[in-house]
Amino acid sequence: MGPYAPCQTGGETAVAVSDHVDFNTFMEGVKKRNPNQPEFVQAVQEVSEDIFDFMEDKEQYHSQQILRRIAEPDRIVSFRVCWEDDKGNIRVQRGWRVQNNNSIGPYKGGIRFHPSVTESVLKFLAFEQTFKNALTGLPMGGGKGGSNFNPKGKSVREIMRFCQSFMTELYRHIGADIDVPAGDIGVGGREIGFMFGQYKRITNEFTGVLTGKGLEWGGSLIRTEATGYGAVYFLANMLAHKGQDLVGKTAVISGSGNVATHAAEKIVQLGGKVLTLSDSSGFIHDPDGITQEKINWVKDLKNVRRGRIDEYVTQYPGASFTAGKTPWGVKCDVALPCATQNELLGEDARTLVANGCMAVSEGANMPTDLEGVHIFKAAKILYAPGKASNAGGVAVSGLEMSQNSGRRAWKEDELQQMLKDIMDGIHNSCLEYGAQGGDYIDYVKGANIAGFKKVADAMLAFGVV
Ligand code: NDP
Ligand code: 2IT
Repeated sequence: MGPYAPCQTGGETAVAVSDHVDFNTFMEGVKKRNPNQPEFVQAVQEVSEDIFDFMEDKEQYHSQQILRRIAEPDRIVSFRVCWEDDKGNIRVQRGWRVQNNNSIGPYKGGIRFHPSVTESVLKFLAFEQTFKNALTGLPMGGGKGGSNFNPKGKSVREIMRFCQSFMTELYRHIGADIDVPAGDIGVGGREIGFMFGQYKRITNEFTGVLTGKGLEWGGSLIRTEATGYGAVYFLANMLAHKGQDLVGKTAVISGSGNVATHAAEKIVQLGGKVLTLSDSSGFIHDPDGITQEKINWVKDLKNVRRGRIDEYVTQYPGASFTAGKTPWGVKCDVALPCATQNELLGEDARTLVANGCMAVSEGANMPTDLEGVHIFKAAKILYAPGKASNAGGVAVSGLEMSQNSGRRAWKEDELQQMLKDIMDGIHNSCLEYGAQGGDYIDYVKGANIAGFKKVADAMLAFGVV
């Protein structure tokens, strides 16, 4: 007997006893292994509710513990980010990169800078990203990173110093074929520029290690617009499947950042009327409709002047501002939550349904809480989960990666068409796995199963790794 023999005995039994757990036992295990991580547990539960049904008669997924493995990140890197503010104070923040799963391609997903960032938030985002990226049909695994750094009220030079310090640690964990971060809340073109500059300075390499880059230095046309536009293309696809379109429809949108303003823009282009936008201080309601000119004003307010959404009512006095509230009480035909997670709760879902809202397309990640998801499903309205409807952003990031490796740049109309094709493809995958009989499509189920199946089948090919 060799020295390792005792460890080998009992291995087979260990696999056999953990085989074929039911949904409740599985979720108890997830809760136990991830204490104080409610967002992560919520995301795993939302996916698992559908996957357990799907796996029922698929022995291999059970015996190979596929879902259990996807719900355990490949690795989490946590690090100190030290920087000096304009007054000379030393500030210390925490940074993370969660590399969830790279079975179908390099880890890929955004970086978020917001005081609410925790390991739980980044784990839920990296988990969701794994399925979302699979749905795009492009070869990208799932990851997410960020920091509890609050960019609000910081000078541009403070933000630059923070981004440089963040990248001084992150650079050793990423790479064009390893892990390719991008933007998310609090991280736009400016921050990607500071991080890319620092990466290039440290490694002396100009590669597609980040997406969302400026057009002059390796970025892709329509990346900035892609998430919001994609969420509206997906909404239009759901409506078209019911023989309807957006012309004359009223839309309630939350958020006023990248995703919200571009979703608003595309709604207007397709003939709809946008009634609301919001930020963390409250929402504005403009009964006359938020036109392209008004959207441009909001973009300037948020991106250049870094102001607050309540300033809208000074500029456009026909509108009203409601402090401390989300916009879901405003009667509408369609709703697009485009701000953050758990911003649309069960009672909001009930209000939307009671007010006749026929479709919800999530621009944000997990904006609807579990109770809200169940209410939308029970009401059988058209409801697209973020992993399907907001995938346009990461899809064009994938196209940016292709352009970077091919050392070329595609034209705008080519990219617009590719984005539309990808959103159509995701819609078709949802139809394939989410059709429920009658004419009801469960888009949550469709997206969860289609995303899971692709990653799971790759994992089966790799064996136990
Ligand atoms: P931005 O930073 O550009 O805008 C975020 C918006 O949401 C702001 O209006 C912000 O208000 C509001 N917001 C942020 N946190 C909160 C909060 N805790 N409570 C209320 N409002 C909040 O981010 P994005 O537009 O890029 O991202 C919005 C959502 O879309 C996120 O869920 C993100 O994960 C998701 N997403 C983004 C993609 C992208 O390509 N950018 C791709 C796919 C999904 P305030 O200014 O007051 O903070
Ligand atoms: O949530 C998301 O999909 C993003 N923030 C975009 C990720 C990316 O890599 O473009």
